[in-house]
Amino acid sequence: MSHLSIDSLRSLSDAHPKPSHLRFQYGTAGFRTLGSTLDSVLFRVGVIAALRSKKLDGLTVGVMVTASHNPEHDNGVKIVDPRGEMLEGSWESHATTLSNAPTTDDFLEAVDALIRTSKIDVSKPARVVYARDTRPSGITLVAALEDGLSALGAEARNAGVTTTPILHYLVKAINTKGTPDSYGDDSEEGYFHKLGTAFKSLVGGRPPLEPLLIDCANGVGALAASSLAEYLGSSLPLVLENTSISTPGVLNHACGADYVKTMQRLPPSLADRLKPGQRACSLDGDADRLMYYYLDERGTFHMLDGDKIAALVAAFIVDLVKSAGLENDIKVGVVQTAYANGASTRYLFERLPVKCVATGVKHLHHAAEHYNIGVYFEANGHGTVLFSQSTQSKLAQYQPSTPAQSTALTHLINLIQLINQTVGDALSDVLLVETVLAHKSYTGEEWDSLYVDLPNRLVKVVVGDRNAFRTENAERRLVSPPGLQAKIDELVRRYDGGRSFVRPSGTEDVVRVYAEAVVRSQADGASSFSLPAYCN
Ligand code: G16
Repeated sequence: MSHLSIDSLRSLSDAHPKPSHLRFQYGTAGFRTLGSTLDSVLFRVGVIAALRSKKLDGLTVGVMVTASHNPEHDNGVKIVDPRGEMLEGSWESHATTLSNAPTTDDFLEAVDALIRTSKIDVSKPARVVYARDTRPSGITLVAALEDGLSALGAEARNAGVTTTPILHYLVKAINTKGTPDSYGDDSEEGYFHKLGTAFKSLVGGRPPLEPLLIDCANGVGALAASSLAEYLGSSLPLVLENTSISTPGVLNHACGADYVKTMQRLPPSLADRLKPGQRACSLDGDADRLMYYYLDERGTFHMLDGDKIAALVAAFIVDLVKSAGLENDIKVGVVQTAYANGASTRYLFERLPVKCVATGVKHLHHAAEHYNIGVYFEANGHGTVLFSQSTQSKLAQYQPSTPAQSTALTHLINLIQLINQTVGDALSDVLLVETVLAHKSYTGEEWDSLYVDLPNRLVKVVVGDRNAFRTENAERRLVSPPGLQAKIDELVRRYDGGRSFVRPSGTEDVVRVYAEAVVRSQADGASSFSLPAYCN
């Protein structure tokens, strides 16, 4: 550790002691728990992010301070790799190890071990860009992070209060700046300009779109959506609701994408705002998830979740590829998780290759990279579309032979600009959905009728130790606790078209129970079984 100032690392570490009674885990989307307990974790994440950057020869690494859809008192932090993607798996374990070192001495020893085993040249520069969402605890947590960064002498850039997807965008834009692969200007303005310009080209010349109502979950999405609205102008009028970012206690409360998905109902605050037939959507607390919905003529609520978005978008892209005359050269595939509604899987499977992977954007993202164009969405509204590098080059060089081919090609090239390919991005996804609806002249109802969802329920169950729950087969079966899977199988057999699975959450201290069946009451029944006493 000769190039590091051990004294400064030691004294700063002493200022951020680890609470002795807590164990932290880098889970599905980084560390996530009560905001008031995370001070030492943030300091150590600062150190880890700087080491990660040194390991990668000074490429810029991102750090996002957010707990996304969780309640306001929670907070969290995740590290973003230089291409704007989730942190590499082996470093997740390093992060867990370093965050749990009981004392400063143990922490210094763990840092030393990481430097040696990962062969990190500490004389290399470290560059980190970081941001936070609107949670009140974010302010002091960012200060702890900054201590960690300065302990390693990292070049730190504060991107302020912004959405998770914008932070991912910035990381990629910074690292590709001035190269042929430039992702865009490395600023928020660059992001809005890139998305706004692509959207206007894609919908140009079509009838004006009706205003879209956006529930911003009282989170940072309200700020970003309001900037986006300015860039879009009349190309897509946005009506922003639930924009109270400084009222205590309202973030994600009875609103937002997770509320809509879990409760399968309209946020009560929108009850007198949404007119039958009008399109509306909800973002989550850091604007990386999106749920669409509408009320029919009778005022009945209909949800258009991540599965419906995947179906809409995948079909559109397949049509464009065909119209461009490229169906033999570019293969489109879809990635889902076990939470995907069985009806959506059937719909997609009849048209495209479909793969099921474990929950967590990183799993979906990696699987989607295997297709020329990979569409991935979790049912909870988290997702995006990836165009492989070779597909992007193919599209750039392709010579269309008819005007129709040329138009389809231009649309595909604009989609590459419109879609935030680093991670699921609610605002970019809004523009994607609106593009498809405009091109197809679909109302919400017509989109909804692509297929009929199987009735389903998703419930959270608090257990003594969620780590006792271990799964296999893309989380569709439990291997532990012993005997529980057999009980689930026995229950599922009683229901027509029944399917159910149980898995530990990586972002909340609960296990999630999912059930679907052909009949509503049966899906409800299958999800309400009680866990055996030994699980509690
Ligand atoms: C995060 C992940 C998602 C995942 C979700 C829930 O989303 O990025 O991939 O689906 O957590 O995960 P779990 O069921 O393990 O709690 P977000 O929007 O909370 O960052």
